[in-house]
Amino acid sequence: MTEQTQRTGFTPRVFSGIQPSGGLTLGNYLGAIKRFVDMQDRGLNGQPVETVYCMVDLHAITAKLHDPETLRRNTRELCAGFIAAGVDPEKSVLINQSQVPEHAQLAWIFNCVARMGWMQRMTQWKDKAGKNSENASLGLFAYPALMAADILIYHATHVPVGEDQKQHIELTRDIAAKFNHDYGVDFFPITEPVIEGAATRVMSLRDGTKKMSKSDPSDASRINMTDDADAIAKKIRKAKTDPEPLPETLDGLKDRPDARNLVNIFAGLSDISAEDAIAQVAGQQFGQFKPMLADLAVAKLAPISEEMARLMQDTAEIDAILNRGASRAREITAPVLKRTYDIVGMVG
Ligand code: AQP
Repeated sequence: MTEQTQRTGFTPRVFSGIQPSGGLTLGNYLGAIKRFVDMQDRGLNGQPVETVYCMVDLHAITAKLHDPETLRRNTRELCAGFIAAGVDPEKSVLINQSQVPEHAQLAWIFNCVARMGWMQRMTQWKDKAGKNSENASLGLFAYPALMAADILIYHATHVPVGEDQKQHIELTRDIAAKFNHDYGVDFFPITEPVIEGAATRVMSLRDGTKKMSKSDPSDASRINMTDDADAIAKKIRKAKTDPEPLPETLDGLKDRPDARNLVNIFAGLSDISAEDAIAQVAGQQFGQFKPMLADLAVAKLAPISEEMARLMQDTAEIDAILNRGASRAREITAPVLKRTYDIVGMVG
């Protein structure tokens, strides 16, 4: 815990979310869900901690129009993915964002706290809006303020994320600090990102300089959590690499992003550091390393995808889990929103 969270005395609480904007990828699994499960089961710095995990469906509609049935299916499938990977709805609060209205209500307050200049500097906004920003939705621009609300409506002190989300957590801290300063309170915690492990940025299998992403047009660029064993093995076999054998140390991978990515994936799936991973595979040719990596990926991911498929046969049970999660969540969020409105000066 940092000085700041200690000073303000907030009880540690973990929050994180994933967009149901498509199928889950290996990047979401290694960068996020696997670490959600670790925090749920092992706590934070050895101490038990309350964990809240969220399907952020309101975020999923910011970038493009989704067919309503596809969005509903993606949300339920994401919930199945969380549970299949080890998030236990009895231990963690597991929710769908739109079912807990306080997220969007607090986001409005934060829209009035955040400054246009802050939002314009967000690299995800620049990447996703691209040259066509005049045509991007207002929701895409305001995405980080809603994300700040997702986190701060729980007074979450720690957020496990992949590296790509670091800037958004910094903005969350800025919004909390400005709110506290403007109203002369010490109400919102200054949240810390938790970016740990060998696979905080899993890259595309077709281009080691680009993040593996659900919305990449090339399916070969990613491993989907619903891919079967054959598809996983084929994608790893065809992953872009170079003709050199694997070096003795990570330094030797400095200018080899595709090879480095596969070593990071190997480390993430094996639960070891990238240093230990390279020590294990040093000197191997890709003809030897890739089949070994494919076997490991299938062994780790196939049970999750089978369990996801089983859970998806009973969507009523998934909906019941999300309804229970929303009720539990609102015990936390309703008082935080009420107090925020009091601070701001709303009557009621
Ligand atoms: N490639 C990745 N490596 C490590 N972590 C990743 N995350 C996503 N991709 C990787 C982490 O997963 C969490 C949820 O991300 P998200 O789905 O809400 O948004 P995203 O980062 O925009 O993911 P995608 O796959 O790229 O989605 P689309 O294509 O819809 O934009 C976050 O913690 C993220 O860091």
